[in-house]
Formats: sequence, structure tokens, C-alpha cells
Amino acid sequence: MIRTYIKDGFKKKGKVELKGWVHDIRDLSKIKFLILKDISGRIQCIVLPKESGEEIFKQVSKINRESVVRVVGELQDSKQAIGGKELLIKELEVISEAEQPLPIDVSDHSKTELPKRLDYRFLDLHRPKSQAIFKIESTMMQAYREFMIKEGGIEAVFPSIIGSSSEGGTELFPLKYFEKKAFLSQSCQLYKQMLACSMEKVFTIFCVWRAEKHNTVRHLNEARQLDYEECFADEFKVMDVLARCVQYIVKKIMDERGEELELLDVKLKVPDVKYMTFADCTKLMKKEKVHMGKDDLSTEAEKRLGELYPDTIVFVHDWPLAGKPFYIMPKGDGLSGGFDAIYNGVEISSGGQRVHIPDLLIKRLKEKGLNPKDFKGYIDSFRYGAPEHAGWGVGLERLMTQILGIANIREVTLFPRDRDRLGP
Ligand code: AMO
Repeated sequence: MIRTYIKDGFKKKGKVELKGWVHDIRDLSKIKFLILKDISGRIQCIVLPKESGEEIFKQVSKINRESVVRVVGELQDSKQAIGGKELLIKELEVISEAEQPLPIDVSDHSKTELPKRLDYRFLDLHRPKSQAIFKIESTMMQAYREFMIKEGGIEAVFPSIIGSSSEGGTELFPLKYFEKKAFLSQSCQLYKQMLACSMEKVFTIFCVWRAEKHNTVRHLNEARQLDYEECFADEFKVMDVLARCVQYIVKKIMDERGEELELLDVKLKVPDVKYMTFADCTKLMKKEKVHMGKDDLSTEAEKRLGELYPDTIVFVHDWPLAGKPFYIMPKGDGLSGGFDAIYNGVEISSGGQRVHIPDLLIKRLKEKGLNPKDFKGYIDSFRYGAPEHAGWGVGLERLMTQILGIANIREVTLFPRDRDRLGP
């Protein structure tokens, strides 16, 4: 027999084979229920001594929760069962027994705290709520690719081992690379710029490593970014691309992940877009009596922007040059072509127009205390015909938390890496 997914079973009649995990067993002496789950859903299976056979009737009570089983049976209509169908079991095979006791509570309303759940993430992923998060994440990545391909973007892959910093001197994880000094990539910044100067519109989903020592609910030491870079573009052009991209992602999640959103109790809305300068944001925060930050937005200011403009991507642009990395284009008056995007109270992205003029780049590197010699290949790439260009990077996990309204970034990270966690 060919295995049927539970979801498809509801549309079928007659005999089917299902494979999955035992969610629950209910023993009512004359009738027994086995609730079976797979990635597509759940179904109630019934076991009766006569119809299923005495042996199966005895065997079913001994099966531990979360064990993997194969069942063959007849689908029949049932008024009580969820989905209006149940399976009368005729064959039962335990494929893999789950040891008892389970180290974490995998019920729908699990009481196990997040750190313990993460210690047993493989088992935590038996929970439909955890599965819902990562199904949505998968749709998010698919939507991002779809959007970018429609925009005319070219997907690229970049090195994860770098010889010099790409986001400033700090926060690097050093590693031994034969006789040379090397680091884990902080971003694909320099590579995506070099590529955009010939391939015009490029995008990638890239893993970044940041040796930030603080352990917060918004930071990971290993995170993923949705990166974009476009040539013949300034920051306003790419802010528009970013706004449409996030709107596209949210719309696709709403269209395709309704069940998962309902399970997580999330009511989504395609976000609006708002633009404001850093100076106007400073004035607004003064009025709101919220601490702002001189060259950067404080956490409180981001939070207040989320409260003032819910379900809105707020672009704060004309950012002070002092608060942006060496690769961001100066605009005069201490301002830059850099921006941040705040969504529901958290920075999800930063980006801007880049410096594509070698002499200016050397000056900016020196001003930031970096040695231009370490960036020779990057600087040289702008010497032989390099147009103006701009781009951005969105934190994949941050976008997830902000779409789903989840406070801790670890909840949306399969196997998080933070100051204390290096496994599983
Ligand atoms: P930045 O460092 O601001 O910019 O990162 C871009 C976005 O990535 C997310 N992010 C993080 N998420 C979780 N944990 C972290 N430690 C972490 N660090 C960053 C945030 C942030 O907005 N190269 C530039 C982007 C560009 O200009 O194109 C960059 O990396 O959501």
C-alpha cells in the first residue's frame, strides 16, 4: 500500500495506510482511541476488539506517546471526530518506540520553558505550534525568492569565511585559516556590492555570525539575513523594494498559512509604509518623552514607533553618518544615505546607498579606524567601472518575530546559537 497523508485521508474513502506519531491514546475499556498526527494534520483512529482484533486491542494501550506507528484501516464518517472522519484500525505496527518519560511536555499547551524545549528541539518539533512557526518560515523564504525573481534579481551565494571585517572592527569570530588570520562572515555586504556592480540586482539568504556578548531576546550570535543589492539606485529606490518585498511576504503567508496562523492565534495585516527622517524621528521622540539615542535609535524609540504606527514598516532615513558603517554614502551636514526599517517596534532591516568612489571609501575606512589595506580587493572593485548602488539586509528571524508577534527570537530559530548555547 502507498502511505496517505492524514490531510488527504479526509478526502478519501475505504482502506488507507497512514504513518505518523502517536499524539494520544485514550482507553475506554470497550473502545480505544489512538490520535495520530503527521505533518499534514491529526486524525482519530479507533480500535475495537472484534473489528481490529484482540491482539491490536491489547497492543494499543501499551504504545507510548510520540512513538512512530503505521496503521491500516477503513475510513468512516464520524460526527464526533475532528474533520468528520475517523479510521477503524485493522493493522497496527510500531515502527519506532518513544522512550518514557518524555524529557519535555509536547502537548499543545506545553508548560516546558523555552530553554528546556530548545535542549530537546528535535522533540519540540513534534508540537504542531512549533511546526507552524517553521512552516511559516519556509513560506517566508519561498516568498522572498519569488518576489526577488519577479523583480529581476539574480540569486547568489557568497563566502562565509572572510579575511577582514565587513561591518566594522568589532563583533568578529576569529578562526584559524592555515597560516592566515580569518573570520566568520559578519555579512555578505562587500560581496553583494561587488556583484551588483556587474549583475545589477542581486539577492541571497545568508548566514551571519556576530560575536556580540549580550544575550537579548532580539539577538543571536548566528543569524540569517535576506540581502538585496541594486545598482543605479539610491536608498529611496531600495526602500521601496523592501516595502513591497515585506508586503509580498506577509500576503503570501496570509494566503497560504491560514491554518498555522490560526493555531498560533496571529491576525495578520499587510503592512502600511511610512517614511520619516532621523531628525523628524528625534523631534517625535522628544514630544513623546522617549529617549532617542544620538546616532542610533534606542530600543525604547523603536518600541514607541511600533506603538504609534502598528502594522507599518517605518523607514527612518537621512541617518547621521556617525551611526552608519564605512560603506554608507555621506550626504553632507553629517548625514548619510543610510536607513533603518522598524516593523512593529523592532528594527528588521538596515541599508542605504553605498560609497562607490574609491578615494571616498579610503577616507571613510580611515575615519572608522580601519586599515584600507585590509580592503584592497573591495576598493579596487570600484576602480574599473562601478555605478552608484544601494541595498539592504533584513534579519530573517527578526522579520519572523515581528510578523508573528513573538517576543523571543530563539522561538523562531530552529537551533539557536547564543552566548550560552552551542547545541543541539
Ligand atoms: P545590520 O548589521 O544592521 O546590517 O543587519 C541587518 C539586519 O539583520 C538583523 N540582525 C540580527 N538579527 C539577529 N541577531 C543579530 N545579532 C543581528 N544582527 C543583525 C537585524 C538587522 O536590521 N550589511 C548590512 C545590511 C545592508 O546595509 O545591506 C547589515 O548587516 O534585523
